[in-house]
Amino acid sequence: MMDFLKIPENATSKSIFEDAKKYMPGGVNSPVRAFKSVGLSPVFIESADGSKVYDIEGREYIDYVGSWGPMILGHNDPVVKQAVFETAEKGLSFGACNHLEVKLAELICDNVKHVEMIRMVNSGTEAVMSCIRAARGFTGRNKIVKFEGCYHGHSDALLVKAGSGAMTFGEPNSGGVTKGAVEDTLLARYNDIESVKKLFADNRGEIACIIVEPVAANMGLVLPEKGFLESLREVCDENGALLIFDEVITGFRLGFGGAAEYFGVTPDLVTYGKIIGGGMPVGAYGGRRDVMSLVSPLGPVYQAGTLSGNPIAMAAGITMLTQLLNNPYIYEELAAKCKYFVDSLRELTDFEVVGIGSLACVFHQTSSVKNYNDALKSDTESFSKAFKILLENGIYMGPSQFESIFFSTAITDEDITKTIDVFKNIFCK
Ligand code: HOZ
Repeated sequence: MMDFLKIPENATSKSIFEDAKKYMPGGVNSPVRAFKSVGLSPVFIESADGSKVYDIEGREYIDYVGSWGPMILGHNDPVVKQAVFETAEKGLSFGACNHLEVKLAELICDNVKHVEMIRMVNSGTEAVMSCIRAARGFTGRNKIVKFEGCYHGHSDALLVKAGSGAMTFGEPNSGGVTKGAVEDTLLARYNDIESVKKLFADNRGEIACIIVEPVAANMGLVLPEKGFLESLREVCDENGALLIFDEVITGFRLGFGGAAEYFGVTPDLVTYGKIIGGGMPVGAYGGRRDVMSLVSPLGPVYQAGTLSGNPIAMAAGITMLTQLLNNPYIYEELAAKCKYFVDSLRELTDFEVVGIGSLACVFHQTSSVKNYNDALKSDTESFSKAFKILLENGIYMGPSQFESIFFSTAITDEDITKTIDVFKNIFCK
């Protein structure tokens, strides 16, 4: 092994974090993972395999984060790994066309009905930012509707009442974002179609698109109420606006066709994230051919990137998605595991336990959660205490009340039973 790869002797997560803080803001490259909101110092992960992650001190954890979604087949999937190794042998990045990007695009367009054309980018943030540009270019309109508590990455226009880390740290509107950057962002309440209709009535002919997480998975986990997504579709159609589903979390997770297929509602455009790169840094946006045909160099909507369509990331994505496509029973298996977890927890606690497909959340409150304001009523102190006990018992979940729990096929019934036993202790205290 190359020397620099070795863990420094006697290093602990705490000692490395102290170093990290000297060189990186908050010691991290993404805020939630600093564990700040749960009052702890983060664990540094050294390796992962199957359902487990291992920290640099050799502790094992059952992993319910799964790199925030993409590790749906568990860590170190042998097929994905082999594809990465074989592709890396041929070079790491070309900044030029390669046949793997065409294969991945074809795989998605041939199997997801509402994606006629797709553009690969490098992250969900990039996908959303570019997708909104395409929607604005197509409609010739400036305004966009987003929902309080939905998180669409960290581009300026979307950091308004944003979920995920922004919500976790009480900074839903980010510093450094100018008034000008957000003046065209209109806010609606999740699951409240009247709030959407009012925005359209007040801004007639000016709204380019609605962007929504069809299942809101960045304010905890909030499910769309019956008819909500259908109504968004109708409002868009009536007003000549486009409907964008942000499927960075739900895409290829609720089913191969994501939430759109799960709920039977067709968006005009869709954004994807890390799962289409098998965990490598990839994102994509796609949808209607007439809209995507405006993207450069075919049309005037500019968007570019040297790393876009990176061959290694494409190879990982192809092998990941091919496995999901060829083994549709995977989704049933995942849903069954998640249901077992959710049902068991509901027997243990009056807290609101939410689940759909392979996503779950335990809101530390007893009321049902339909939107951002409801989610904010959760007892984050209670969450932090539970998080600490889970971690001490070898269970790794997102370190924030406002993130979701992710299941992978690698998580065994035994893993879940162990997890439930720990929850039993937490709720009986
Ligand atoms: N805010 C991200 C989850 N919704 C966390 C990203 C990370 O820390 O890797």
